Amino acid sequence: MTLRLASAGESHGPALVAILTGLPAGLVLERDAIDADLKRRQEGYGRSPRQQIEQDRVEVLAGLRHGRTLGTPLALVVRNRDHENWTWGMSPWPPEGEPKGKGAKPVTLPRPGHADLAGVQKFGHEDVRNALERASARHTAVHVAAGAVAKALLGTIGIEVRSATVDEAALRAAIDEARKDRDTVGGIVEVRATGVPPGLGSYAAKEDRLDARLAAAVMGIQAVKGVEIGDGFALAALRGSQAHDEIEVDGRRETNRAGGIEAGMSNGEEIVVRAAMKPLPTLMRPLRSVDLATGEAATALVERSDVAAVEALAVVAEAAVAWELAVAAQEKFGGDAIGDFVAAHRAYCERI
Ligand code: EPS
Repeated sequence: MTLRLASAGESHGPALVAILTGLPAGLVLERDAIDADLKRRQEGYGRSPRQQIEQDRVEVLAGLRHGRTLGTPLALVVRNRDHENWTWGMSPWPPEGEPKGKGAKPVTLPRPGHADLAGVQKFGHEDVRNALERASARHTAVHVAAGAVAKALLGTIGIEVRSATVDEAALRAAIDEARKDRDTVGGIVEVRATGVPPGLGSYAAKEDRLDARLAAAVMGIQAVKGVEIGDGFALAALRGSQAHDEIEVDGRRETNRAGGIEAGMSNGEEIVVRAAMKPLPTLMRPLRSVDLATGEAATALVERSDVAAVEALAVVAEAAVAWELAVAAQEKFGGDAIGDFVAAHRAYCERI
């Protein structure tokens, strides 16, 4: 069975939800491990006061019994505590009574760099909020919960995924400066996966390629504008003799410029994925825009936001990479029961 993930949820709606299908039965999940990743996502330097309102915790509605997966769809929920301030504005049903609380007034000032303008044009919305709510990075919370489930699956075959921001000290200094200037910053994060056997993904078709799948998954995260695998863009400036990782007699490599992937397949080395995040588009000193209600020149929407979410991106990208590796591992080793999955991995490793 293919591992699949569907999610739903608006930033200030009642909750974020994810349904994971195709997980083998008998996988042990630990609530604390999932909640620890949710907490890591919230902790980054430069986050908005929203993170003091939220205390993300996973709830499981289906697919788990006594801490073990049932092999049936796993339903995860992360509630938005802030929703209580938006009960009128984000009511799923026509709200009762006079408009009150946050989100009651329509947003008509699209922010350059956010989903606002193209979102209302595409879907025919009049209130920009109808576009920005789902486009918000808030829903990455439930993807991090799904990533923690993926890490549990990968852990059964010795694969570990972790992440970090690139140049943390410089990033924090840049965040402090930007906050003073009422501006925002982006940054670069790196995800590494160890213990990945050779042969996840395939060169057989472009959609099978592991690098293409990882790049799509990471590029699919809000505000990501660039993804590279291994030495990525820097390889373009090298000669072939300098760029490739020579093969030792045991099949291992001394260098890893390929970032653990050759021809769309893992090659047994550490997988290294980097992502570049643009500066966040909600600015306290807003850029030029148009008021969609009047057609007049205006400045963009100003609302509570983060100065940076780069440290959060590291955790979110880690979850995205973990999920894609879990999909590729499940595709390769299969099995309805976790023991089948582990045994298939062991037999494969013995063969190669
Ligand atoms: C976001 C805007 C901010 C961020 C949010 C993403 O939300 P708010 O307007 O409620 O302060 O804090 O991220 C989260 C809430 C989160 O949990 O990551 C946006 O416009 O993308």
